[in-house]
Amino acid sequence: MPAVLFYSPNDSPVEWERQLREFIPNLDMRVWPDIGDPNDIEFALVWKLPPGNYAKLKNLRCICSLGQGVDHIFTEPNLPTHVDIIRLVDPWMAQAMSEWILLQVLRFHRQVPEYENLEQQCKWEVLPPPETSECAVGILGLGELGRDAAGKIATLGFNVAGWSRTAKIVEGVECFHGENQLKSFLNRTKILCCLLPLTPKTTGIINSDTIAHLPVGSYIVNAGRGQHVVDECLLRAIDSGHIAGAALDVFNEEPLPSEHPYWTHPKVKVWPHVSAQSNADSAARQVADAIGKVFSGAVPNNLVSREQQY
Ligand code: NDP
Ligand code: OXD
Repeated sequence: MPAVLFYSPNDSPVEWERQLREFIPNLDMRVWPDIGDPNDIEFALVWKLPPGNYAKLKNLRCICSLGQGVDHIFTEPNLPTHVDIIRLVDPWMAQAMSEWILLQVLRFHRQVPEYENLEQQCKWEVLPPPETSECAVGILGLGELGRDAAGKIATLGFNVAGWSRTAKIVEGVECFHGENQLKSFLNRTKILCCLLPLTPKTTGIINSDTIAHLPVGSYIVNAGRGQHVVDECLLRAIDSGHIAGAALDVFNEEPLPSEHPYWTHPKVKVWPHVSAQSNADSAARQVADAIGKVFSGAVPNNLVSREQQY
């Protein structure tokens, strides 16, 4: 049987091998860098494999991202052109992400920063109650994660819209698409949540121009990738009062350097890239299925478009 290469700084190879063997008992999994003969490898299960290594795997047929995002694969300068690229599409992760997005939306909507501030001053003060149906939540990206989050937030009675590349219909969600509709989408959004993939077209999408189209007092929530946000623009917009606060799970540099202003900014909440973690328990079945398909010459599920890079 051909071999599977495993590499991830975040995920346990022991746990993944154990879970994959439930479906493929004779799995030959090689953990980078101890991979033996590189010609044995036909399937790579990876998260941020150090650059320059895919080209050494002459018989590689498929690269599977150990996450839902694949930007770490497209940063490879010598990405072999003939291999399939696939990714996790895991409902467990969608549930986790929706919970995290909902947590941030509710935190801003229910004035948690304001009440925590009052509490710290031992002040008993009542703020005007927020009106859920008037709270306009906007989700950038209506894919596997964005659709789930948008639907769940809409169920609670929020006024939800989403923005995607191509036109979409999502129940209870006003759908915008394409660059031409981005401005209208931003204009109506009070809590902007980014669940886009990182591609050349989405890099830096949260910048001074796009922020300027959000109403004054809006919030920004980012669980896509740090590179979606131009940090200086966001900090400037918060300090000017245009943006009332931000909750960030992903950063241009991870781990976020200890001297970064986000850490200590009173209006920014920092999370260590944990909103939806990959989970061998829930995702091993689909990865095993993909390995089986690739080894038998069939096309695996969850193929990524090389053209779109997501
Ligand atoms: P999908 O590929 O399923 O969805 C991507 C969505 O973004 C689609 O709706 C797509 O539009 C839209 N999109 C892509 N490019 C553009 C563009 N140029 N303009 C407008 N819309 C665009 O991705 P997932 O939902 O599975 O995941 C999204 C991202 O979330 C991942 O790529 C990853 O970066 C991040 N993520 C973060 C995690 C974390 O823990 N922080 C965990 C998991 C993922 P269309 O529908 O028209 O194709
Ligand atoms: C992912 C992530 O893309 O965890 O899955 O960021």
